Amino acid sequence: MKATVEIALSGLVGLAAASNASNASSKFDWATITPSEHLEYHDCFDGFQCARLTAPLDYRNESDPRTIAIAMIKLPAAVPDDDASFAGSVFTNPGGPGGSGVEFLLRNGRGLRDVLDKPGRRHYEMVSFDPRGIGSSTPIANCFANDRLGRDGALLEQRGRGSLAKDEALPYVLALQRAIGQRCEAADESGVNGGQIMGFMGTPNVARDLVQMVDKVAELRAREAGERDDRLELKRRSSPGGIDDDDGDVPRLQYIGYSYGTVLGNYFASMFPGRVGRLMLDGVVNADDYSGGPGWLTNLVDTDKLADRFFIGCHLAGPKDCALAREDDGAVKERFYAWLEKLDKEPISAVSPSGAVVVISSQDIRELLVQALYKPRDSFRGYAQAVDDAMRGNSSAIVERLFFRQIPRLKDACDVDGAPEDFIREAGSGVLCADGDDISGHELAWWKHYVRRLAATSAFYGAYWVNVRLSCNAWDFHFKPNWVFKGPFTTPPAASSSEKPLPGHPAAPLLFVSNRLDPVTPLAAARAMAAQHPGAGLLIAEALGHCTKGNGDSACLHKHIADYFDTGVVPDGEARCEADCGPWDAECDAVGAQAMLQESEGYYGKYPLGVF
Ligand SMILES: *[C@@H]1O[C@H](CO)[C@@H](O)[C@H](O)[C@H]1NC(C)=O
Ligand SMILES: *[C@@H]1O[C@H](CO)[C@@H](O)[C@H](O)[C@H]1NC(C)=O
Ligand SMILES: *[C@@H]1O[C@H](CO)[C@@H](O)[C@H](O)[C@H]1NC(C)=O
Ligand SMILES: CC(=O)N[C@H]1CO[C@H](CO)[C@@H](O)[C@@H]1O
Repeated sequence: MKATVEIALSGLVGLAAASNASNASSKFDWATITPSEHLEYHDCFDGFQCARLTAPLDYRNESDPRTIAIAMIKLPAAVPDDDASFAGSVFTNPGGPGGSGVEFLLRNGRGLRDVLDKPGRRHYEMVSFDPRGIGSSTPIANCFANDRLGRDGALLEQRGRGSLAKDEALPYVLALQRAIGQRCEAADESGVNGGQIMGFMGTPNVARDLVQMVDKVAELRAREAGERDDRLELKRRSSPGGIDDDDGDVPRLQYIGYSYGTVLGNYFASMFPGRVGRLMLDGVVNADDYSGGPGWLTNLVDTDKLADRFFIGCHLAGPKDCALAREDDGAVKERFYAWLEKLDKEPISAVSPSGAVVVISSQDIRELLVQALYKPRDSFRGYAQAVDDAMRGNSSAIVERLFFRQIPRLKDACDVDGAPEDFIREAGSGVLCADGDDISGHELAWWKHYVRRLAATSAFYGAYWVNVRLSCNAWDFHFKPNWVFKGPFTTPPAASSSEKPLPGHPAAPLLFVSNRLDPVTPLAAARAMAAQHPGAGLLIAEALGHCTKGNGDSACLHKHIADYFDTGVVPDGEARCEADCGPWDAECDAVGAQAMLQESEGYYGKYPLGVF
C-alpha cells in the first residue's frame, strides 16, 4: 500500500495512521454493525473482521447506565481456531494518544503476524481497536464536529504566532487554547458526538476496556468451541493468553504497544498484573513523567543527539546519497544552522500548487527534521534533498511536506462526503490531559518556566514539544477525569506453578524494546521502566528512529520477539541487535521489514503534535 503522508503530531505519534488509510476505512461503514455486549465479528475490508463491543462509559459508577461502543478489528490467524498451533490473540496499540488501532492493523497486521508466527508451531490472530473516544469508536471526542474548517482556522492561527521559544507567542496561544477548551466543553455536552466521552478517556478506562475485550474474546472462543463440541481439543492447547482453560486461569492479554501504546501497556500491567500473558512495549514512554508533575519532560533527552547524527551521517554518506553533503566540506550542520538563522530574519514566501500562500520559517524546518528523525530510513534522503533545494531557492518540496502536517489542507475542510476525520487532535488531549496532573489555570510564568525546561533538554525541539501539554491548559471545567492512576508502575514477579501462571502475577516478565537513539521515547525511559518491573528484559536495536518497528528490523530482533511470545522468555537484562539497514543505505533489504515499512509509510503524517 502506498500512502501519502498526512499526520499531525499530538502527543507521541508512535505509529498512528495515514492518509489513504482513511479511504481504507471509508470503504467500510461501521454503522452497519449494531454494537453488542457479546463479541460478534463481521467481515470487513479485505480479509479482516470487525466488531463493535459495548462497554460501560464509567466503570467506576455502576449506577451510570451509559455505554460506549469500541471499534475492534481482527486479522484472523493463518490457521483455524481449533488448530493445535493456534496461539491466541495479540492486541496492538499504535500510539498517540489518539491513534487509531483499526487503521494501524489494516496497514501493519499482516507484517506483524509474519514476525510473530512460527509456521506449523504457533499462529496468532492480530487484534486492534480504536480506543474510546477515538476513530470509529463511539461517542467520539471531536470539538469541531462538522466543522473541520473551524479547527483548521485555529491551527493556522497558532502556527502564525511562531515558535513558543519567543515569550510573546505564549499568552496568545494559551488564550487560543482556552477558547478551544470552551468549544470542547460545549461540543461534549451538546450530544453532537453521540454522547459525552471527554471526561472518560483517561488510560485507566482504556486499560479496563482491554480487560473487557480479552474476556469477550475468550467468551466467544469458548462459545465457538462449545458449538464445535470440541472441549478435549481445546484443553490440549496451552495458549498463554486468551483461553479460559480448565486450568482455571483467567483470560490473559497478549499485547504489543508502540509509543503511547507503551503507556497503555504499562498501565494495564500495573493495574491488572494477573491479566498479563505477554506484553511487549516498543518505543517506551516514561510513565512516571507522563502521569505526574508538569509532564512530558523526559521525551527529548536524545533528540539533539539524534539530529547531530543526521548531519554526521549526511557528511559520511556523501553528496551522492545526501544532497546536503559537499565533497570538500564537512560542515553540514554549521551550514544548516546558518541558514536557519537567515530564515529567522527573512522567512521564505511561497505559493503552493493549489494557490495557498505559505511562509516557511526556521521552526518549520526544525519540525520537518524531527519528523524525519521518526523514520530515518524513509525520510533522511528526501529531507536532505528538500532542504538543499530550498537553500538553493526552490522551496516546492518543503512546501509539499508542510502540507502533510504543519498546514491544514483547507480544500479538504468542507467535509463534502462526511468522511470521518483521520486524526482528531483533541482526542489525544482527552487522554493525556486526564492522565497527567491537572495543570489547568497555571499562570504565564509557569508556562515560561516549562518552555525553558524543555528547551534546556532539547535546544532543537523543546519549545515545540510544549504544544503537547498546552491543550491541557484549558482542560478544566467538567472534564475532571473519572479515573486516575499514578502508579506505581510495577508488577509482581512473573510466576507459575506446574505450567500454570499464578493468580495475580504476570504469566511472563515484560519485554521492553528500544532503538539506541529515539527522538521522542529515549532509551533512558525504556531502562527506567524496565527497572520497575521485576524480571523485565530490554531489547535494544542499534538503530535510529521512533520505535524499532520499521527502523531497527533484523532477523535477530524478530527472533527475540517471536521467541518471547512463544516461550515468555526475555533477555537476561539487556540484549542488542544490529539493524539490517542504516538510514543512508540506498539498497538494503531488512529482513521482513520491507513489507512492513511500505505499509507504515505515511503513518507519521497526520498528527499535529505528539508522541505516537
Ligand atoms: C485509496 O483509494 C484509492 C483510489 O480510490 C486506491 O487507489 C488506493 O489503493 C486506496 N488506498 C488504500 C490504502 O486502500
Ligand atoms: C453516577 O451516575 C449517576 C447516574 O448517571 C449520576 O447521577 C451520579 O452523579 C454519578 N456519580 C458520580 C460520582 O459521578
Ligand atoms: C523545484 O523542485 C521540484 C522538486 O521538488 C522540481 O519538480 C521543480 O522542477 C523544481 N523547480 C525548478 C524551477 O527548478
Ligand atoms: C496516493 C493516493 O492513493 N492518493 C489517493 C488518496 O485518496 C484520495 C481519495 O480517495 C485519492 O483522490 C488520492 O488519489
